[in-house]
Amino acid sequence: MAVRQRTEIASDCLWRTSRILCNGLFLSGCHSFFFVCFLFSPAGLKQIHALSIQGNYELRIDLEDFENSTAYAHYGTFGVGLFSVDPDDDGYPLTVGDYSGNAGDSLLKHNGMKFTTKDRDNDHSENNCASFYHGAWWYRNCHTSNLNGQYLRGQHTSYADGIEWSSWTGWQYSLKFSEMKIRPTRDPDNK
Ligand SMILES: [Ca+2]
Repeated sequence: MAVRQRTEIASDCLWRTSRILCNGLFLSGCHSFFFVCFLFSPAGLKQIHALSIQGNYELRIDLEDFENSTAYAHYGTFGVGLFSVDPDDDGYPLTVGDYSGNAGDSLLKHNGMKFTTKDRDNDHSENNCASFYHGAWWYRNCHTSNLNGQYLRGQHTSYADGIEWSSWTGWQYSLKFSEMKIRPTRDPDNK
């Protein structure tokens, strides 16, 4: 069973509140790629943490612009709070690595960062990156990607506050579609 949730929905529910569980679904033991809208709430992050410490997980991000061009980024390593004694208190730091794809690696600089929301500032900026860029993300100071940003429909004059993946479309192009999916990494001895 696969669960998919599109950026339009994820971004909207996230922006309204970072504390709601977007779709209430959590599929323990699911071995298909599935997207995690609910990742971007504390309850969702807690669940993703619980999942990602069970084994090795990989992440795939699919993107589409308004000219119907698509790109993807794949990370062979993914987890949140993998090394945290108390992941909630620790801010669910992101672990990503082993990039491949054609969208460019716009998560590299977010590796190791904690999740910041408007009401929980864990970033390295003197401001709150989530408030400043209208999203919620593993902000550093602040971002090279902002997939929970505003749905601004392509080119926009404001800076970096849309659904951005900078290595593909820069900081002033809000993507039509984005999707994040995780699944357990296949056992290399059991292909
Ligand atoms: Ca800050």
